Amino acid sequence: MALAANKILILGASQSGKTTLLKRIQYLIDGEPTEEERAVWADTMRTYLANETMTVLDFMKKNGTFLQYPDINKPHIKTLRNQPRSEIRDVEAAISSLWKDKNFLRGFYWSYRTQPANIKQLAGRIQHLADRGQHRYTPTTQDILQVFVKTTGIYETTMHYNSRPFQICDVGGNKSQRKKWIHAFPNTSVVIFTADATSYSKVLCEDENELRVAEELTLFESIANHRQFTNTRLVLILTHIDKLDNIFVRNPVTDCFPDFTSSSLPGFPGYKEDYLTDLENRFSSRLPDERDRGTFQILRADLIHDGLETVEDILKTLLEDTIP
Ligand SMILES: Nc1nc2c(ncn2[C@@H]2O[C@H](COP(=O)(O)OP(=O)(O)O)[C@@H](O)[C@H]2O)c(=O)[nH]1
Ligand SMILES: [Mg+2]
Repeated sequence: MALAANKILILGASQSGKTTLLKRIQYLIDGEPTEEERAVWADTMRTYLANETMTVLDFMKKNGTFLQYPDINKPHIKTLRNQPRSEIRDVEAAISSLWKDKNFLRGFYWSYRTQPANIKQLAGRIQHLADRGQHRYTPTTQDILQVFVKTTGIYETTMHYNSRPFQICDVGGNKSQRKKWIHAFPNTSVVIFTADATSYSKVLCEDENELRVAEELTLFESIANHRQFTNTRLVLILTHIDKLDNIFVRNPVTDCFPDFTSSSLPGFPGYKEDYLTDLENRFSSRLPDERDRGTFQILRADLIHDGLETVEDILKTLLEDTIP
């Protein structure tokens, strides 16, 4: 079975970037989404934003905070609640109006710790078009990459790079999904573990009392120590690198890792470098002593904005040694 020797398995906690990495590899190989696919993504993105906007409103309600303009926004909230029966134009107007409300934005920042990345950027895209009266919105590839769609089960596909076939496997990262992972383990040639570099500032959706980074480190340790992977190449990809500078300002690293030190201040390049090195050491320290360090590698990625060449370099790294 030639294919079985070329299997890339992507593991990692929920929202760490597994599916985004798969999408980027898919677009690199098969080309970017077609017009028809973009039209479907436009619907997915509107529904996603409508739901995330409602989540912020629910958070505000639970915490007893009010919108700056409750009367203006009342019909907009009704529109979002009636999704998907509401008119597209009304949904876009509702998103546009709510994301302009100062108190809504405060609620958004307060609820930040539980949210997926990029919601504000996507809301900004809809807002921009709605304010110009342009509907029939067509998402760009970057917009599509920024939408979070929860993966369930195991998704396995075969692709070709330079005419050579390889299998790539994406899994649902939620705690409840992980017992299914074992079915995807056999014949893996390289395990990718994606970890969100900003997760020190976030909590799990499944359990708001648990820091995402703690969960990612534990999960990484269990994968790195799994008996089926003792001789399997392991590549850790730290994602969401683009988000760090903004996050450092609002969320000091020492709140999560009191022993972290840097000679630079948050917002300066030295701080980011020190933080990433520190994080990499925290992951590496979870490797079993007996693992040959030559079979372990760490990459850093901004899966939304990195250029095609970078994605191709990542793919080549993953396929090294796995192509006969
Ligand atoms: N800004 C930014 N967003 C990312 C990056 N990687 C993933 N995301 C976003 O993070 C969210 C979760 O990513 P996804 O790939 O679905 O995570 P999965 O649950 O591990 O499959 C999505 O909204 C992605 O757009 C990254 O490097 N930078
Ligand atoms: Mg996924």
